[in-house]
Parts: sequence; C-alpha cells; structure tokens
Amino acid sequence: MTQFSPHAAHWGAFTAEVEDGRLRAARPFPGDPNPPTLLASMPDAVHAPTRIDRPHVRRGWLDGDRRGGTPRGGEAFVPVDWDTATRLVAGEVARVRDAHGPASLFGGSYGWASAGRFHHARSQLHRLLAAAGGYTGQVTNYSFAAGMTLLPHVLGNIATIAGAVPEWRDIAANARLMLCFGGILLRNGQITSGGAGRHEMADGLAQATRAGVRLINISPVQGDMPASAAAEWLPIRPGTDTALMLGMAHVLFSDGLADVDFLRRCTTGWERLRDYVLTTGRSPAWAEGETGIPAAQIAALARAAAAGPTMLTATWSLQRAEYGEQPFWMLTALAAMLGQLGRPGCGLSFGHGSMNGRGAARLALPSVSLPPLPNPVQAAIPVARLTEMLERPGGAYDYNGRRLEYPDTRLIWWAGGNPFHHHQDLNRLLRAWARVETVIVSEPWWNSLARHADIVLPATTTLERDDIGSSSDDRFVLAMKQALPRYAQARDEFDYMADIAGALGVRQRFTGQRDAAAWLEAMYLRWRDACGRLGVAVPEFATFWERGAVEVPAPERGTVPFAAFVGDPAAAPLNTPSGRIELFSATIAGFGYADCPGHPVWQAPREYAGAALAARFPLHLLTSQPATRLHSQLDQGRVSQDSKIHGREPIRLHPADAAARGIGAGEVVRVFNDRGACLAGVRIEPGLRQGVAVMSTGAWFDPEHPGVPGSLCVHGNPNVLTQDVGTSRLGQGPSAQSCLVEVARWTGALPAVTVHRPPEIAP
Ligand SMILES: Nc1nc2c(c(=O)[nH]1)N[C@H]1C(S)=C(S)[C@@H](COP(=O)(O)OP(=O)(O)OC[C@H]3O[C@@H](n4cnc5c(=O)[nH]c(N)nc54)[C@H](O)[C@@H]3O)O[C@H]1N2
Ligand SMILES: Nc1nc2c(c(=O)[nH]1)N[C@H]1C(S)=C(S)[C@@H](COP(=O)(O)OP(=O)(O)OC[C@H]3O[C@@H](n4cnc5c(=O)[nH]c(N)nc54)[C@H](O)[C@@H]3O)O[C@H]1N2
Ligand SMILES: [Mo]
Repeated sequence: MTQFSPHAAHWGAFTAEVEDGRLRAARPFPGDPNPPTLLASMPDAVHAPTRIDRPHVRRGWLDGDRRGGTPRGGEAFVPVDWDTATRLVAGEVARVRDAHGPASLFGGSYGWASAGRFHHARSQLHRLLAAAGGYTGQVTNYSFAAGMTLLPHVLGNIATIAGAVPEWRDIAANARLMLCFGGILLRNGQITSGGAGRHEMADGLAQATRAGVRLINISPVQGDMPASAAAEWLPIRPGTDTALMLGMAHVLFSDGLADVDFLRRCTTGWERLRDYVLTTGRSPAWAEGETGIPAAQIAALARAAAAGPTMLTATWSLQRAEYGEQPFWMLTALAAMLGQLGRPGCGLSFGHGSMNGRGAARLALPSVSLPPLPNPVQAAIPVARLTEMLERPGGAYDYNGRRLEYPDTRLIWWAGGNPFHHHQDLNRLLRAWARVETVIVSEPWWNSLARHADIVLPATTTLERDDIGSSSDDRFVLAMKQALPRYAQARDEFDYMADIAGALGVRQRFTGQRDAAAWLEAMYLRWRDACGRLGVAVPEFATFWERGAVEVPAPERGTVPFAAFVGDPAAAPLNTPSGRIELFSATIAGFGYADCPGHPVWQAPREYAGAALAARFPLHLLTSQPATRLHSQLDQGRVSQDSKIHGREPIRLHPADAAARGIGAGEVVRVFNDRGACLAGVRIEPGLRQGVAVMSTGAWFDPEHPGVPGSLCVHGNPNVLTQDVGTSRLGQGPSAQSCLVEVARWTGALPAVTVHRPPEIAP
C-alpha cells in the first residue's frame, strides 16, 4: 500500500511516498517553483547501511580507558541495550557535574540537525543539560560569526544578515547595478534552516535580470552566478575583497563622488576612514596588486556604483576567512559612501546569494520554536574555538572586548551537529579530542562523528516522528507527519532524553510535563498567538495539521531597511553608541585589537596568494557549500554519490594549474599542506581564477588509519586542510576560506572509501 505524508527538511517541504515501510520518493511540495534536487537523495539516506540500530559503546571506554587512551576513531564498538546506555550516560553526566562542575560538560553541540523544530536534537540536548545543572554552550555560528559579532557595533543589529533586506522585487524595480561579492549561488538557495515551502532565489535573480539590472559577479568562480543572469565576472583573488572595496572608496573620495551629506548625517567616523584610505594609498593601483583586478576596472566600478541606484551584497563566505570582519565592515562603509541606504531596492545586504529566503517577500513573523530552559552556567565559547578549548583548559582568550577563560572540559555530548564535518583542521581536532574523558554522540548514522564517540545513541530521522517545520525566512509552517516506523531500536531524542533526565532526577523539568504531541500543539499555539498580536490570523492547530501546511500571505509592499533612520537619524537612531552607522567605532578601537582596529582596514592574511607560504603551497583552496548535499548530510545519497570521481569528492582546478602539474580531468589527486592531506577527483573548470582550487565541504571524513591523526583522508574532506584560527579577537569566527594547498597526481593504488559502511562492531 502506498501512503503519502506531508513532510519537510532544511532543503524544503515535500511529500513522503511510502510503500511497505520504505520511503520510495520525496515528491516536490505543490506550489514550490524550484524544488530542490536534494530530494532524490532522501530514500538512500533514510535506509542507508550506516543507520545505527541500537546504542553502542567504544570497547576501550567500556574497559575503563578515559583520558590518555587511544585517540578515538580506531576501535570497535560494543552494542548495549537502552537501559545500559541510559544508566551509563546519566552516570557520566552526574559524575562529571559533581566532580568538576557543570562547565566541564561541553554541550554546545553546534549543528543544523534536522528541520523539525520540536525534535531538534541540539535544542532538546540543551534543555536536558540545563535541567540537569548546566553546561558549557557555544555562541555565534559557523555561517556568519565574524559578521554577527561586528555588525551590532556598526549598525546596531544583524538585520543586514538575518533580518529584512531589500527585496528582489524592489531591486528589480529600482536598482540599475548590483554588485554581488561571492555571487548569487542558486545551489545554496536550496536551503532554508527549518524548511521552506517555496524556493525563491532563482525567481528573485531572474526578476532582476529581466529588469535589466546590471549584475556583477565579484568572485574567484565564474559559476557563482548562473549563466542565465548574464552577469559580468570580476575574477578576484580570494581573501582580497576588502582591498577592492578600499580601492573603490579611494575613487569615491578623491573624485568627490562620496555622498558627504549622507556621511555627515548618518555616520560617525567617516573622516578617519577617508584619511586612512587617502593617506595610506589605498588606491585602485594598489588594490590591483592585491586583487588581481585592473585598476581601471576598479575605478570604473566605483563610478558606476556612485551613478547608481546601486545594491551591494556579499555572500557570508567572505567573512569565513582571516580578518573576516573587514569585508563586511568595508562593504557597509561603501554603502554609506554611496548614500543610497534607505531607498527601495538599494543599499546593502549580506547573503542574498547565500540562503533561500533572503530578499523574498515575507512578513516579519517569528518562527515556531521550542522554548529553551535557562542554562544555570554562564559559560559558552565562540563556536569555532572548539579545538582550542580542548587544548587549553583554563587558558585565557579574547572575544569581542572580553577576556574569557576556557573551561576544563571532561565530557562532550553532541546531538545534531558534526564537528568532524564542520570544524577546521580536523587532525588538530582529533588530537585535542583525545583529551576528554567521555564523548557521547546522538546520531542516526555511523558518520565521522559517531565513529569518534565513546557512547553512541541511535536517533530516529524526522520521517520516523511527527514535527513542525518552520523558518522566519519562509511563509509556510509545515506539518511533518511520521511516514516511517522507527528504525530498529532508534529512538526520538525527546523520549530517550526524558529517560536520562529521569535517571538524573529531572524528568518533569525536562519534559515540562508534556508529551511530544502536547508540545507540538503548544509550540504552534505560541506562534499563532504571536501572529495574532501582529494582526495575522492563522488557523487552529487541528486545521493546520489536517491541511499539512499554513501559508502566511506575502505583504503587498517590500520593507525598505534603514528608511526611517535615514529619514530622520535623530528621531529613529540605530542601536549603536552614536545612534549612527559607525565607520569608526570607539568601542572596537577601545578593545585594542591589532587584528580588528577601530575602522575597516586592509590586513594581509597569513594564507592567500600574496603570502610567503604561497611559495610552497601555491593554490588557494576554497571550501564551499556543496550543491549535492547539506553540509555532511545526504552524502550517502545518490545526488552526492553520483558526483564523486572514483568515489572521491571532486576538486575543481583551472586548466593551466592542472596542465602545469600534468593532471587530467577524471584523475585522482592528493591535496595537501602542512596540516593534512586528502584525495580528490579532478574536474577541470576554465571559469576559475587561475591559482584557485575549489572543493565542497561535507564528504565524510575517512582517514586511511582511523584514530591516527595526520592520516590521509581517502574520501576528500577538505577540513583536513583548512586553517583553525579565529577571524580576529573580535569575532573569533572560523577562517575556513583562508587556506593554501598543493596538489599532485595520485599514482599509488586507490585506498577504498569505507566510511559509508558501518564501523567494526564487536560480537
Ligand atoms: N571548510 C569549511 N567548513 C565549514 C564551512 C565552510 O564553508 N568551509 N561552513 C560551515 C558552516 S556555514 C556550517 S553551518 C557548518 C555545518 O556543520 P553541521 O551543522 O555540523 O553539519 P551537518 O552535516 O548539517 O550536521 C548535522 C548533523 O546532525 C545529524 N542529524 C540530523 N537529524 C538529526 C536528529 O534528528 N537527531 C540527531 N541526533 N542528529 C541528527 C546529521 O546526521 C548530521 O550529522 O559547517 C561549517 N564548516
Ligand atoms: N546546497 C547547499 N546549500 C547551502 C548549504 C549546503 O550545505 N548545501 N549550506 C547553507 C549554509 S549553513 C550556509 S551558512 C550558507 C553559506 O553561504 P555562503 O557563505 O554564501 O556559501 P559558500 O558556498 O561557502 O560561498 C559562496 C561563494 O563565495 C565564493 N568565495 C569564497 N571565498 C571568496 C572570497 O574571498 N571572495 C569572494 N568574492 N568570493 C569568495 C566561493 O566561490 C563560493 O562559491 O549556504 C547555505 N546553503
Ligand atoms: Mo552555515
């Protein structure tokens, strides 16, 4: 018998077609103009051989091995029953909490998990650990940590990243020029955190194209804009966007094109930035040397932008790099110099090309969410300082004006994220990972994280439970109805965590005395009330569940960010110390950080084409989001698997770079630097800047010798190569895009990729 259930994932809403307890297909959501290609991978993932069928414990850990034991990752796992797992986990949590204090429990657990907002693994884990006495958490995110720390100082909030931004329809109607730093990535537009009923990036971009907006793709990769956008391509050297923007600012100031009236009314500190640009010679000729873009072209770009109306946008990747605060600050400064903030379809955004829903028409409504429990411990690290935290217990570090101390981590519990996917310099992480006593991992799959755990708790996938999908970037709230029976002994996070909470004596506090069904209704009602207060009527819960989705209407007119402020800066000030856009921030200057001074500056990264290290590692490797997956999720699926070359993750090389090394398309190469090495399959791509190589993130980490730091990743996870340093002391974000490598043809026998089969299970 075939059944159809409405459901959702981060890549979008769909209908689950199920026959005899197996997912046959994920069918596109009716009304989605651009359904995601990733849907095709869902049956393979849900029924993958790597599903975890019951709780497991690493053999050495069961034998008493804690700190100083074998690095994790290389040992067999022993299956145990849920009663044993519950007792072991509760026992460890209580032991570490009582012996070392709750801050020694690391429960930051960063990651995307799945779309459902109730069975959201990380949110459930946070509730459990908060109920049990507290934990060390994580602040900011891998996506835009530098931007989200910087922009509140400069603009008073992060609305330019995550709030209302100029809408595509207004851009189409008003802008004549749109500069897209990092392009507009339709592949990234497949994703909305929490799920989406409509994928709108392609239509938005098409609207602008049809309206004749002149689109410029400023990126090392021509394909960062689809051919249909007919964009001009400025092949910039990675990591040098700030230099390009400074060169443009030089032209605006020296040619009298900067909107001084706007700068006086709406900004503070602009003269200091102007003096820096002019007296330190940040001219187009100088910028040409850094960016590789001819000075005349930089000057022409500045003049075209001043002629306007102009929209500026940059992808989030620009700030996942050393000094990643600078391009975001400087683009804000450039927007201020152009003086077009506050006009419809003009001004500034970050991420029009990074995620679905940015620039789509929508009301500013909250999303459905699970209320957190307050964490009794005031401890959290910036997400990307994970390895350093493990390396330096009690060590001091700087972050956004504060001097903080790393906790003494004894226990890690991760649910709904994968640091062996997302973190940089995985060999360094692997060494640091050996320093903790116990690692607990909740996962549906035997992925690279589960393999590096001591206690593995098998989670259900969303298709095995009821939930609600929702995002503030989408107009739909989506019923996610259970479509499959629970796999083997896998359990919902809420259920097994309630038992663990029970063993810790805090069941009621964790569950809030509700079961899952009551929670879904309560979460929906909370959202419905919030909508009601904003004058938006949405149906009862029963009607929503019955229909499978609620659509909130699109507003008739787009919001115009900064309009009120620009109209009267005194009456509608920004939430900054001066009430204005801070092109010089006394607050930031007061922190005294050489790596992030009081106004935007050019600082040469340690790793980019202009660095000394480029003599040994001449290729700049970009590690972009995958078109074929969401991060490491769905790597088992056919869309991802079909893209591999001899089973390896592709690396894209410029024809001249490949030829210079005697490398041909379809061959396997070793990609390496001083931090590590991986294999990859070669694709030749003329539309790259020469000297730039590109790999997507997310191929499951598959070390040739599991548990041995430094061994070759035979599959192609580029995070064995990337650099683990903070963007600066201000944001402490990840610097994944600042990475130099060399490649060489692989001539040996090809080691098998084994990570998509379960690890060794002890009898
Ligand atoms: N080099 C490099 N590295 C990067 C980036 C980059 O640009 N370059 N980008 C960074 C960015 S922006 C991000 S956001 C991160 C993403 O990093 P992550 O969010 O950690 O990546 P995911 O693969 O989405 O991990 C989610 C995990 O949750 C699991 N999961 C799914 N559903 C459930 C569930 O119901 N229960 C449980 N327990 N688990 C579940 C999945 O199997 C998966 O292992 O990566 C970062 N890493
Ligand atoms: N299909 C798919 N979509 C996704 C995701 C996914 O895993 N899969 N992940 C989602 C998540 S969590 C996030 S945070 C967003 C991330 O969104 P982004 O940060 O925008 O995504 P990236 O793909 O890392 O980078 C976009 C482009 O920036 C270019 N780029 C890199 N470095 C530079 C530089 O120095 N200068 C310039 N000018 N360009 C540069 C690269 O060529 C790359 O193609 O994507 C989201 N969308
Ligand atoms: Mo992200």
